[in-house]
Amino acid sequence: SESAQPVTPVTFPSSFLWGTATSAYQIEGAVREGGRTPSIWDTFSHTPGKTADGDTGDIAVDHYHRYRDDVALMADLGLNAYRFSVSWPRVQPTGRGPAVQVGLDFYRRLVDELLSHGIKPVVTLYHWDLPQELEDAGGWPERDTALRFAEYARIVGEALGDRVEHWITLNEPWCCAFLGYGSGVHAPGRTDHLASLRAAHHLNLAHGLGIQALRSVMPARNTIAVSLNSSVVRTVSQDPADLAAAQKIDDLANGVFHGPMLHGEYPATLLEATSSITDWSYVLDGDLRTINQRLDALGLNYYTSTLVSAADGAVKGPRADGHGESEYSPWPGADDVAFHQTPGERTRMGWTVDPDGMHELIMRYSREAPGLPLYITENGAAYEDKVDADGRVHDPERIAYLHSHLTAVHRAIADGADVRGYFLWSLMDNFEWAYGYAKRFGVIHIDYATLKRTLKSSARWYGQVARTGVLPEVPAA
Ligand code: PNW
Repeated sequence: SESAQPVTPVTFPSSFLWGTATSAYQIEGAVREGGRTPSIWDTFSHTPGKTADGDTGDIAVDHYHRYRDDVALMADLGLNAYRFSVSWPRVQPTGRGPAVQVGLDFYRRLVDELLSHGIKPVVTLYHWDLPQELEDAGGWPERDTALRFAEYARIVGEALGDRVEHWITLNEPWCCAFLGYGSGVHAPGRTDHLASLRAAHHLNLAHGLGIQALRSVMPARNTIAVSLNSSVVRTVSQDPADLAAAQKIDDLANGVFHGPMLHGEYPATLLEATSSITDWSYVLDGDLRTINQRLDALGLNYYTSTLVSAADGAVKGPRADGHGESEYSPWPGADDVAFHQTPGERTRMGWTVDPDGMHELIMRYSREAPGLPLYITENGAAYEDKVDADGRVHDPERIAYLHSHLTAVHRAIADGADVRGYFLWSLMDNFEWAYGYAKRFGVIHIDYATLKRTLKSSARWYGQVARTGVLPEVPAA
């Protein structure tokens, strides 16, 4: 095909953050060390039938013991930022009460190691590993969990706020609420639409209270954001019924979080569409104001787009919405919406490669939150990576995916969006939740028998982009 050669090189701002992202339960292992107690993901992954091959994060990629090697690899690649999450049950084993110093010390050492290599740490407070004791007390559907989160946020802010400038309250509250309590494919595996909407509100509240707690203990120069897996919802036609279906999914995927966080209100269309499930009476006076805290930035996680239409009658059974297999829908009140597979090439997750969706998402949030700096806090792809006879791992498909998505980010910046950084998911292969170790997102390959790390060709390619700030032509596969 004719590829138009760009006239000027595709260059990113010199202050751009080039990083990778990970999360605690997916990489750390060492689940019983230092007084750590089980999180809902320990319980879930140890429950037969919940994860592929019964995989658990017990060992994961042993990052807890190998973090120095992992930071050295990032430094060798020339990356200048790293997004990781703090494990709540490592810091506050029961989800309440005083902090465990051994737990905090691990993150202090990790932060020191990053800083000594010139890598900016970006801390996510909550990437899905709720202390099991808090779930036993009701979990996210209960208000108290949000209050507990605020206390945990204060503890971590106090311990790391002097050296960590960039903070993220929650990662993808959509997954926590609707995969955790709705379709049940994520921990804690509950399937209750009312519970999922209550969870969404209390995650929002946790975000607002968490920001207040962080600001009360941290230097004012630090920035606080949230990472949303906001969806780009496309329709099969402009038919009013299809547009209404898209509105419903947009509210349930995006507006339910950015509504209160950015605008201090839930979308009226969301309240109406869910009225047979909930009266939202757990939204107490003052909550919306608390949730609508000033944000310093917004994190967007993007993998693929969503294609919907109106359904004829109720849709039962598996749905092509790419959110795992469950007979329960993660979309409360949306039985009249049908999900379709976006045409095009797919990754190993079955997710269609749609870089235009990334451009659209960034432009949408530039308009939704004018003046708010944006970060891509996750983007990446799973492919079937094999170690060649020469010991190398060639992953041209991942390079092509990254190239097309970074091109979309660059195009959004050219169109006026204030994107300040990009965090590739993920640094290394890891525990991909319900899919276990079968799905590999890393630019570093893990041999699970030995836990040996091997740079894939995409890691070298991404390192060059990070060091130069220039997107090269994609090499022929
Ligand atoms: C995100 N979905 O997970 C997470 O933030 C990461 O921890 C994860 O490894 C990565 O994306 C790749 O999956 C998601 O079903 C899990 O829509 C599921 C969905 C979206 C994101």
